[in-house]
Amino acid sequence: MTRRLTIEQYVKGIRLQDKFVLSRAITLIESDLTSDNLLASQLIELLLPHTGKAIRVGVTGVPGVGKSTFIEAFGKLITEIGKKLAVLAIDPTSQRTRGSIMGDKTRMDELGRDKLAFIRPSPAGSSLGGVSRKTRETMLLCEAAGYEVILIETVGVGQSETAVHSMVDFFLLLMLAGAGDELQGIKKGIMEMADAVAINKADEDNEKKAHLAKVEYQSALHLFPPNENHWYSEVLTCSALKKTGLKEIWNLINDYQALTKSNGWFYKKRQAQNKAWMHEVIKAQLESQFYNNPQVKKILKEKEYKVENNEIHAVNAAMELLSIKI
Ligand SMILES: Nc1nc2c(ncn2[C@@H]2O[C@H](COP(=O)(O)OP(=O)(O)OP(=O)(O)O)[C@@H](O)[C@H]2O)c(=O)[nH]1
Ligand SMILES: [Mg+2]
Repeated sequence: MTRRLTIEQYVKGIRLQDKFVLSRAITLIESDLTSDNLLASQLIELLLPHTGKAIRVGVTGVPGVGKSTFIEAFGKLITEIGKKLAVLAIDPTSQRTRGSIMGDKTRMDELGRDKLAFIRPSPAGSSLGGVSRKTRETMLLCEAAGYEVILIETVGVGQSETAVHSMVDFFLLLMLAGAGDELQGIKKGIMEMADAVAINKADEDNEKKAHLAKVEYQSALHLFPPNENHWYSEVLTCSALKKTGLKEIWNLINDYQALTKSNGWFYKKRQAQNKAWMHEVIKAQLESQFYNNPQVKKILKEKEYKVENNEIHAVNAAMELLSIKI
């Protein structure tokens, strides 16, 4: 087997919805080799006209809230209505904690065997910016391969949900009832980003508590200023384990899509996301060029030392370094 396919082979395979070629193209995107990056960018450019048709949904929530279980059950519901589904997982904590991605593999067993589904975890260990860049590109490849729904799982503990929010159409926050009332470490900002909140594990003894939490969160959400898109974030309850309340979430996503497509917000948001993405790449590129410049490398330590010891003003040191031609 050759290490890389030709660009034509990638394009053809993806357009023919070949999962094997799609996987290999994603591996190309995830590669850190400059030559691979070049090929990956050309590939995306060629496939761009075939992207953008999926509904992109982000799913976040604290570890253990049930994201993977939810995605497996919700995913089955989507494929049962005949839609092709791609699941991408961003987990910046997987290296440090208990390797949720390995766990996901076992928990998404059924979905993994589903012909209409494609599951791809993000590589562990990449920097956050890298993960989000690669996830975006992976999402575009999946769209070009005909996937109609993209679910992106991310752990709600840090910046990763902001990154995911910047690449999806609909952002779903999973929460638990009564697990330490003060929003379980979920920052207010994340709640504000959510287009819907689902109280998961609304089953057995927990059902009543979940309904109470729903009312509580609904009133908390009402304190936020109304959205520009005229969408009112909803709170629902569900059980990923018992597979209840899932259809309602799917219906809600469809309602959201219908509303925001009719008022134009859907397209405006995607335009803004693309523009922000470009600026993100520019900033990342400038920063990397700057810090990798041999002259900068040579004098950076010395400047740091002088700034630490108040020998030079931090701003002047920065300006001096920035005056080096990169
Ligand atoms: N009772 C009940 N348990 C659930 C439900 N959903 C998930 N669980 C359980 O909660 C535990 C954690 O579920 P996961 O799906 O792994 O949670 P996660 O949010 O993906 O966790 P991380 O990937 O580690 O962040 C598992 O033991 C699940 O079986 C639910 O709706 N009801
Ligand atoms: Mg998980």
